[in-house]
Amino acid sequence: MTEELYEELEAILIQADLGVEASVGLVETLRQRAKAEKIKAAEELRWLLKDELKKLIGEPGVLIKNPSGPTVVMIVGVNGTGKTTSVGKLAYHLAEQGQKVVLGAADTFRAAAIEQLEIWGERAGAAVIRHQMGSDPAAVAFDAVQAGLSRRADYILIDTAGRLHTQTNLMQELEKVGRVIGRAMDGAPHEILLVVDATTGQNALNQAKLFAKAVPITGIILTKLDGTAKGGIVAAVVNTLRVPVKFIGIGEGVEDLKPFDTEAFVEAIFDRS
Ligand SMILES: Nc1nc2c(ncn2[C@@H]2O[C@H](COP(=O)(O)OP(=O)(O)O)[C@@H](O)[C@H]2O)c(=O)[nH]1
Ligand SMILES: [Mg+2]
Repeated sequence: MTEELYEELEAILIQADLGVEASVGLVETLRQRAKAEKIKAAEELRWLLKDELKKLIGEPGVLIKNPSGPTVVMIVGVNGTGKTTSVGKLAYHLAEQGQKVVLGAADTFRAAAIEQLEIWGERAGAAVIRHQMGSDPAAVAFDAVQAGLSRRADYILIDTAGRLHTQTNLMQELEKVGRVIGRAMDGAPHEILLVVDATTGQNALNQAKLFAKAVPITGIILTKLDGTAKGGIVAAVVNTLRVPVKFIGIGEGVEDLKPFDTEAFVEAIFDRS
């Protein structure tokens, strides 16, 4: 009876993309706690597991605010994970709170990426600093930070490319963008958010490690959580990179970026299973 429940719980975790190792590990911790605390009731065991999962995922993080000038936020991640959309939604969210936002179109790899960001800039009422397609992304980022400083912006959000001719090129480029932002403003970028697509599964961990080697990631945006009980891979990303999840994406609209809520995230994994 109890054994069946353990197996069922383990299956829920694996289904949620937590990874086999982490899922087995969590259920093992549960077994030990249940034994030590002499717990047998299914409801209590479920509660304990949720508790362990919450501990594993950790507390949500909040967006950093530079107290002495604009806050520069760089957004990185694999192509298609939702970087540009997240920049747009974040710009809207900040503008709603009365913050002045400047956007930097540092994904110069495709013309469509620049146009996409401009549409988001219009929606959010944020100026978009852009160069031509194919130009140096670091130069765009530099100009965006300078424009943000001279316009007294509260936030400067830098969109970046997720694909280049090779992975090495991309990582070198991101490293350079980060370095050049630091030259435009001391202490910047204050925040480097990694966008993780909740539907990617275990591959997201390898991607995260790769980006973390190029730039110091400070937080995670977990996108495409609408309509999936997955996203459990974020537990592995959080524990490997040692950074919190700050926001989630739950759709393609302006309002579809929300602060991360560990409790709600864990409940959803069990609700939808
Ligand atoms: N359902 C859903 N779609 C999203 C979300 N975030 C981004 N997308 C979609 O994913 C696709 C890729 O997004 P984009 O921002 O262009 O990704 P980028 O290549 O990382 O900049 C677009 O069609 C977006 O509308 C989300 O939270 N939920
Ligand atoms: Mg993009």
